[in-house]
Amino acid sequence: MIDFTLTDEQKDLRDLAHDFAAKEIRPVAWEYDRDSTFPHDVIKKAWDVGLMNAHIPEEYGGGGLGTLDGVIIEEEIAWGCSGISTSLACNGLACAPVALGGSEEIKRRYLGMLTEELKLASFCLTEPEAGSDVSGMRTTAVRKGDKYVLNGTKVFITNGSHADWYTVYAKPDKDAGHRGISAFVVPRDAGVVVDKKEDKLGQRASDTAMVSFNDVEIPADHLLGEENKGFKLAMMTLDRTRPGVAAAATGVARAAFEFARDYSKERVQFGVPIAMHQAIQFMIADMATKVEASRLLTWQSASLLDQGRSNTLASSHAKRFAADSAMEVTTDAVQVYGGYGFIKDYPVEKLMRDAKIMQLYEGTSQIQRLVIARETYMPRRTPASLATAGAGH
Ligand code: COS
Repeated sequence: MIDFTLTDEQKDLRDLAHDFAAKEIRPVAWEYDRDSTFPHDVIKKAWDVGLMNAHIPEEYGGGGLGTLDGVIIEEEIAWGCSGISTSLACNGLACAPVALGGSEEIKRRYLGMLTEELKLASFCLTEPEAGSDVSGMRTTAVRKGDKYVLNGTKVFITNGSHADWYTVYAKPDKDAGHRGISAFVVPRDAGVVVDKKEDKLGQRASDTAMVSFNDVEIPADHLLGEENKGFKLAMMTLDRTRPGVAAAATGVARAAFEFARDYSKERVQFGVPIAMHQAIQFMIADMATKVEASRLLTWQSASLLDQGRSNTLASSHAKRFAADSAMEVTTDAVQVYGGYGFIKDYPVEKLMRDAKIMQLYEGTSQIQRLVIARETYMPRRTPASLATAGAGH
């Protein structure tokens, strides 16, 4: 049976997240965008009401929510501001490899750290010369006795300036291929250096930093999963978090659609509200369809994971479609506003700038198409037993 009727608990979660977005995020979102400051106060409030770390299992103090629950929350928060939603969701990305590969002691320590008090964690995969091509990374982790010594630089690290710990991918030597990558938990106080905060086009409330590891020593038990199995851990993590990005893209698109629909009822041209012109009606109709389709693909990709089934293909479908749709819908929202859409006094230009990153981070739209094409021609089987951990918020 196909049924996406939400349970009463899921409706309550959605209402809680929507209320939070309407009261605590929307009123300050344009200010954070303008100033590009980190939304500490909003993050603190979200942590207090339980809208952060909801994905962490209850035994480590988290909400123990499933992936579908997480994407329901994510859409609402991103409807408020996707820059702030990225800041809130980032712990989910950093935690997934720990939940999948960490020992009991590591999970207790690092997942527990995030639920005991407000702390942040970051996911360090991308490097200056290794973006889409993950296996080209050059950060090294060399085993020395009971320690690993890390050297290298990671870029575009969400919450990188504020994180208390990092999941870091590295190789025993720079030229090893994807089968030489291992994953580690690295506490900030081991000597992580924040080199630079990026000045971005959109999602300006989120922190994006360059971080370096210069002879950073960590205990050997901070290895996540098996040595040299880090590439798979990264891919499995992205399978779990791409539904969250798709949900955020749906939230941004929905916000743009609502602004454009409402504006079209007020703006009068040729003696009638522009909503009376079919040219505008059809744009609004296409926006509505894209939002609906994005949500359905997102929920499908999340619920497969909750059922313990592979969602690699579904999460690439969802992420690709929702991200591209968010770009189209927000661009059309600017079009509906006409010249005013281009002006910062009006809300939609921010949404158009925010949407762009959806087509870039956690795998570009081209990488999603590559995954879809590969899965279409040569489906790869992900063992169900590995498809367990939740993601997103
Ligand atoms: N789950 C588990 N294992 C996976 C997997 C998945 N979803 N996808 C691939 N693998 C495994 C493959 O089965 C293969 O295993 P073997 O070593 O046993 O052969 C291995 O990983 C390598 O896979 P593949 O040959 O497909 O690797 P590629 O180098 O061609 O890379 C892409 C695949 C391009 C899809 C990957 O590098 C990618 O997702 N890039 C984008 C990275 C990204 O999203 N960056 C954003 C940064 S995070 S904000």
